[in-house]
Amino acid sequence: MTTSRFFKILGPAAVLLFAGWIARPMLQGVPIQRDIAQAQSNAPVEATAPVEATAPVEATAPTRNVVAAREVAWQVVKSFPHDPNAFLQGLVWHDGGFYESTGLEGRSTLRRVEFPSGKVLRKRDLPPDVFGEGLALWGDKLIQLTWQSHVGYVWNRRNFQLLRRWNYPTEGWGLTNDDKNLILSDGSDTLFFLDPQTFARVRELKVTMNGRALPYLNELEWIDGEIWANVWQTDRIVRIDPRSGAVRSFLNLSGVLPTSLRNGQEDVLNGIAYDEKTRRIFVGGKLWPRIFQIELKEAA
Ligand SMILES: [Ca+2]
Repeated sequence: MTTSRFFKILGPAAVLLFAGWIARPMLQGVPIQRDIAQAQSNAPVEATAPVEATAPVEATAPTRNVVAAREVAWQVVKSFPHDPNAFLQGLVWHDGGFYESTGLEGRSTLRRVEFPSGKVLRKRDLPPDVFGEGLALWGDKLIQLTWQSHVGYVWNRRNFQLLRRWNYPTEGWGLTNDDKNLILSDGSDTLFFLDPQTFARVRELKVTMNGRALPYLNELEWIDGEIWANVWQTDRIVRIDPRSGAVRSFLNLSGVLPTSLRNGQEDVLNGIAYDEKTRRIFVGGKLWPRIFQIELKEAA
């Protein structure tokens, strides 16, 4: 082999070897750079994983289930006469008229009220030492609460005969029902679901608005799968999800009783009734001279 032939053969190999030697750090750098890239791409994952496991979870866990309650607009459709001496505590629609429970000691009653005249067709006085509160209809029985006497009354709705009394440990504020249970409020943020025959507690529901406990739940009405509740000392009616207890939306009814109809004796908004057949919603108040039919300005 001649020298020239030796270099002709080895030359390209040497060039390749030389090139390989030059490129070695770069080639070695590829996996290094890949590791760095992976490390960089992993970095945020590794950095956020414990963050997600700690602070953000604690920060978001309460808010994850929060339903922001939105205000729903309403308007008065009609209004109807109402006894201004009735301290309205429970309002129920049935068969073309209202049943009412009224409060104040010595003035508490159960009433059948004609619609739309507001004429009291039948009235039963409660004992003078009790304060009438929530009212619900279960079959042919009217079930009426008292405020602090821990006694409820079961009436025959047709003739107002007393069928029985029952006792409960809390105060009595509002009462309504779904298709299985009575639902009782006691002025706290808890609603109690009761067996309508035995009055045993079936379950409790904590009510929240924007993630916070909402106390002072008063008169109640079951309307199309929601629990509507007056909130004592406010002009608000809240609409409660009966599964979660969250207030989904609310109505601000300040101004529903116009100044021209006020004589200064009126107490707060209280009283909700629903005519399921015609989907009419009625609201009233304590010692208010009118009952108002309202409708929402948007679909439920
Ligand atoms: Ca009611």
